[in-house]
Amino acid sequence: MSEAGYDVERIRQDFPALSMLVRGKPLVFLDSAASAQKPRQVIDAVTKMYEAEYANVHRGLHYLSELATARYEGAREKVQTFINARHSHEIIYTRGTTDALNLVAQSYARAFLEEGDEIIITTMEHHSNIVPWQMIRDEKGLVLKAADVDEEGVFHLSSLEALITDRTKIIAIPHVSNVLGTVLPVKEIAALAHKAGAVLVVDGAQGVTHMPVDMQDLDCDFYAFSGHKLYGPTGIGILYGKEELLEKMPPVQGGGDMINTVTLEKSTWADLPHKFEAGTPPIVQAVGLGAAVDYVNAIGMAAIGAHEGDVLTYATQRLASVEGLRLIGTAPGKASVLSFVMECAHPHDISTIIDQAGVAVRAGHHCAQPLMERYDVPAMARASLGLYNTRQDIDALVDSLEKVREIFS
Ligand code: C6P
Repeated sequence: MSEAGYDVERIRQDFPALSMLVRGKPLVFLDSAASAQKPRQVIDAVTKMYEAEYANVHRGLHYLSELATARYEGAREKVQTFINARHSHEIIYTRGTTDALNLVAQSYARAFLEEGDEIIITTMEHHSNIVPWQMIRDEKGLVLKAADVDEEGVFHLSSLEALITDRTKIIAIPHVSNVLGTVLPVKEIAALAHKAGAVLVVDGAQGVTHMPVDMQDLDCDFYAFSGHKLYGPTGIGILYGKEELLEKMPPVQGGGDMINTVTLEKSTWADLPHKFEAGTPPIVQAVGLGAAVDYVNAIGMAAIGAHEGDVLTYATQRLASVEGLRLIGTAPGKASVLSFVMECAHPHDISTIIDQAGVAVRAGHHCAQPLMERYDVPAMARASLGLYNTRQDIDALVDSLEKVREIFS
């Protein structure tokens, strides 16, 4: 046990992948920000669904279809409770964070922004919170601006405030930067956005995985995240949106399940949330996400955050002892990612070499090219933590980085 009651060794036993050998060495998985490993409980829920509870949803009046529909809609209610949304119909199933952010751009921005209106993002964005806004900017003649972070990765509200004008209609920010780990003050930014008459879109891909989130408390207008980073399946994500906004937004995709009536002349839309869920949805993935929510709830998001915080503090100290290593992103209160460069080796070489010791980190631009430019590096290596990581994982990382130094010097 580490902190009071957090039995990380017990938790690790839930994850089959964590007992693998990789290149003859025990796997040290430090790449959960890219995608997290899955616990047995999620794998079993998915298998059970395929084996004994599977049919299409919302369509059949037979036993299996009713059961599958109950499981699918039940998972939506689990997500609603998990993020404390006011209504379950504020929870829209998407393919992931990227899909959710594109939905806001293609529906909300396309319908309600006019030429000359402004969207503000930050230099820390993942590409999925940049490119959808650029696409709609180019189409509609909008203006896209970015608020910067400082050298340490600290985000100052003043940098955002300075960009707000009476044309600001959307502010889109990450909850947590996938490169710097910086946690943004969502609640304060929501207040700023609303004061300016804008809506706040939060890319929560790296937020919801590390801390409790409460939509009613944060008061953001949209919050997007992916199931696969939250120990659930791929192919499923969530767009939370406030009811009054979702109600007035047009659908982006047409097809089955999103309609109320169809004639050859015209169609009318289904109520929320189905208006945004055209076609056969990712049924099993949604149920798997529900199981993942049950799983993290049973441990507790606050406990997960505290455990990861302990490992993060330890990792920050240990990495500081590696000669020639520069940690990028040291904002106070940051969450579970450690991006770094080494004088002696390119991040791709670092990742390839430490992989020989079974240590998995990500190397590259982390889908955040503007941030690489901001820090004037072509790429970074990144170790990212999940609820199952330990101080021993960090020791293995540091030992393998010492090998990198030996090889290159
Ligand atoms: N970041 C990483 O290694 P999707 O691919 O749609 O599930 O999530 C996209 C996304 C959006 N925002 C943030 C802050 C993210 O971190 C990610 C995914 C992974 O950092 C894969 S690129």
